[in-house]
Amino acid sequence: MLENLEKIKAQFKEELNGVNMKDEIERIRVAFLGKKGLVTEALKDLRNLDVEAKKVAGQQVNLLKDEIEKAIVEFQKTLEEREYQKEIANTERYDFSIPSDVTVGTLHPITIVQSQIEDIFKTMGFIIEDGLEIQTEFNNFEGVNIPKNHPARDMTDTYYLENGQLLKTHTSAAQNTIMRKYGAPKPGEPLKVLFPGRCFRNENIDASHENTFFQLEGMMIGDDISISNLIYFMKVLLSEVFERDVKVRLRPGFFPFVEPGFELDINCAICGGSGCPTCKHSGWLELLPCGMIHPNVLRLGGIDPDKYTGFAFGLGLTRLAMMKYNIKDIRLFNSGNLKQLRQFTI
Ligand code: FA5
Repeated sequence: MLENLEKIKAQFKEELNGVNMKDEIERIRVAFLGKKGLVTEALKDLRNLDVEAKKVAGQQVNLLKDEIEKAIVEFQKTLEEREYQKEIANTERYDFSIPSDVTVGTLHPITIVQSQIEDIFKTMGFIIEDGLEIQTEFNNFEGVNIPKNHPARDMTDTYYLENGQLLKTHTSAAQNTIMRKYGAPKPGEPLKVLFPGRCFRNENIDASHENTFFQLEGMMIGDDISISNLIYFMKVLLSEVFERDVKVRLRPGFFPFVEPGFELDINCAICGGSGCPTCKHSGWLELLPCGMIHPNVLRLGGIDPDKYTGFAFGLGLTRLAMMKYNIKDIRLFNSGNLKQLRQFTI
């Protein structure tokens, strides 16, 4: 009898060692302590023993029963702890008592000015389009009346990709695609589009020239669009952005894609017009070239220049942000200097 109890004990230990899941413990409990379990059967077998042997063996069987019950409870706890540890190891944990040094991000000054202008133009019925940064040579040059070998290409040298495409030098690169997308406007419903974007040029960098900068272009095409419309929209744009009177000058300007073309310069906000490195000591900063869209450009865009006219402007958005916020050096914008960049608010 006692030998049998030792065997049961050894078997129990072996089976318990092989258990990995809580559910398996119940099976073992039944196998040893259940109605027909090994320990229960051993208890029943006591009846066949004489009184003395029954006393000794009875004690041993009960001890074994207690031992197995305790071992099962303990093992169950161990398994539960193991499963809990596994679960928390796979979960993201937060300690809310640790002081946080995370600061809230702010909008980049260029983004602030861009959305402000977009809002102004949206209220005047303009659609916002998103021009590509990588463009075809056609869209950037031929499509806006700058054929191969035209001197204007030298002034806007850029970065070419191996597949012949290039990083666009101006937002005007989207003009052709936009004209083709919307087609000729219906009578009395001019096409009004605004398309901001990042531009790239192989540039001698200084206080007002970057190799990567933003422009914001606008275009209005219809059956009755004139220079007065152009001047009206430019005035609205500047007065809304600056919320104060700004001195501007309009002078003739040459761009192959407009005829006539103008340069709208702004009185340098940094020096008040007396001359400084930002305005190259001229007192003025080129900001808003514009003009009436050249008939060739309309034709290339699939719009009949005998029926339609239009204006376009190419605002130097980065420079506008400089003037609005009195930023002396354009290099701040791409500097990643958060201490300075996060000071700007809407
Ligand atoms: C153009 O890029 C024409 N596509 C603009 C245009 C559109 C004219 C539609 C007529 C009709 P321009 O090269 O002058 O023009 O650039 C326009 C503006 O972009 C400049 O007035 C200036 O404010 C800004 N700009 C040009 N080059 C740089 C540069 N390297 N860094 C910062 N801003 C620049």
